[in-house]
Amino acid sequence: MEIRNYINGAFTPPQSKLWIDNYNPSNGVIYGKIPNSNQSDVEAAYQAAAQSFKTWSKTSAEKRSKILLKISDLIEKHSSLFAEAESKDNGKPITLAKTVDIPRAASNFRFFGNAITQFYSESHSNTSAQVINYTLRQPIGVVGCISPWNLPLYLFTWKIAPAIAAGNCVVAKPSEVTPVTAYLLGDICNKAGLPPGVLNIVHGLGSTTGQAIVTHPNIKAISFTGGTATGASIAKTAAPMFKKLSLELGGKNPNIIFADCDYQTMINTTVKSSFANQGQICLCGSRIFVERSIYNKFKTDFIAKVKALKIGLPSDKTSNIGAVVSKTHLIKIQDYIIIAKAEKHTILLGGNKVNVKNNEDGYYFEPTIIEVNSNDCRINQEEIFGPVVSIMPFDTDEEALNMANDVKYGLSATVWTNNLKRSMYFSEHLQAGIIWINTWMTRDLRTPFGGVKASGVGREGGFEALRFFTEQKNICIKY
Ligand code: TXE
Repeated sequence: MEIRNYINGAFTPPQSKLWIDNYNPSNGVIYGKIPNSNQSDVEAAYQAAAQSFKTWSKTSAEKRSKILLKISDLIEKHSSLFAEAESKDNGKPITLAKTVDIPRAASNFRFFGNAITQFYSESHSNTSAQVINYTLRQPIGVVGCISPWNLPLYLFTWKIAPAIAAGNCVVAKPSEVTPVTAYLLGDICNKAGLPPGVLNIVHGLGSTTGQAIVTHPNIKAISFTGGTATGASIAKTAAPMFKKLSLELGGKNPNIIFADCDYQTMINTTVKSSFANQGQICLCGSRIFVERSIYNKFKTDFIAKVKALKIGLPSDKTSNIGAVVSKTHLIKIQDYIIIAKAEKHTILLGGNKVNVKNNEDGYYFEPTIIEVNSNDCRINQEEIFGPVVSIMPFDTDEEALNMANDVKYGLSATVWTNNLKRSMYFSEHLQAGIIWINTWMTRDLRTPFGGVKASGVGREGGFEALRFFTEQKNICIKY
């Protein structure tokens, strides 16, 4: 499969003439090639976007909305094609792609298609001074959207939909590791009547294509989701250029379990929050803290439930765990097992690569539970981003809270308790952008999404995203 850039509504090979291999994680075989676009490709995408901005920014919100809703409908109509492509490209189980990734990509367009018709700005009147102030929210211009490989179309569209809904034109880059569904999206946009140049998709490495987007002098805002180190490097480049920045970065989220919780719901959800998408979700609860009185019971039950998960081909409907995304990522996960042993933790389950029959070169890894001897260790402090969780007991609320907060990240946190006072206390004091009480990954697209500390800057979702993708201008009239 040869992937091409999508510029001005057409599919074009890269001017760079450079290509990158695309691997199938389920068997390690190269099955396609994608452009490694250079500055000229990004410039072409920018020019198309800048030209389209002249009309798109003046198109009514109702008309923009209609096109976004149409894109949403078409993603739904072709959901099997998208789900199969996503599962093959990323290694995630087909059932997950069908039930989570692709429906959410369609929802992103539907949500922001509707939201833009309800978006508003402020006005302040001062009758005694005979002055009225009102605020315009104008589209920024050409914006850059850069997304990662873990939830490819889901996160790509989470940025693009609000950007174009708000009247911007976009130069977007999906992860070079998972380019296929973004490529398929171009065709859907054409069918939905999105004017050429409103969305431009350039493929390539972060260090070349991504960097060319970030350094482009006229791309005025960057919305990025990915690793914390990459986010820091983007900020370093973009800040002196005074670009607007939204950074959704890594997480090392605590999952705090009290003895007074609904045990069955907790344990079933904890299996998911630990290993969904092979643990490659920035919201996964990778540090599990359990109240000591139920620690041994939890340990036994959790191991039994995780043991029952089926690791297998992503295309097999019965697989719970597919392949991790790349060989590099598999090696990174394996390295953390070596670190866990060196730090003298106890590996309770897993820790090894899995050979799936006839697919021995695929990137499969056992769901792994590590009993750590402290929160102050690399296993608990660094983002592994794979099917690896740690567990450890705690005795008091204070101890659990301190350990939960004692990490550089602050994306999300989950607390399991039926004690209202305790849940309120933890909600107030946990250092994270998103707190789940007695649930995990329950999302309402109207809510602000994002993290604190090394998990990022800014919020996406709901009107927050539309605010990010618009520039405020205050007008003061004396009458
Ligand atoms: O992310 P990168 P990677 C974390 C996770 C993972 C690590 C690395 O810990 O192991 O990040 O993953 C583009 N200028 N998360 O390597 O490199 C890149 O091409 C501009 C957490 O995939 O951050 C891709 O499109 N762009 C995360 C995107 O940035 C650059 C999800 C993300 O790549 C660039 C994924 C540059 N200099 C990984 N360098 C989450 N929080 O959801 C790279 N890119």
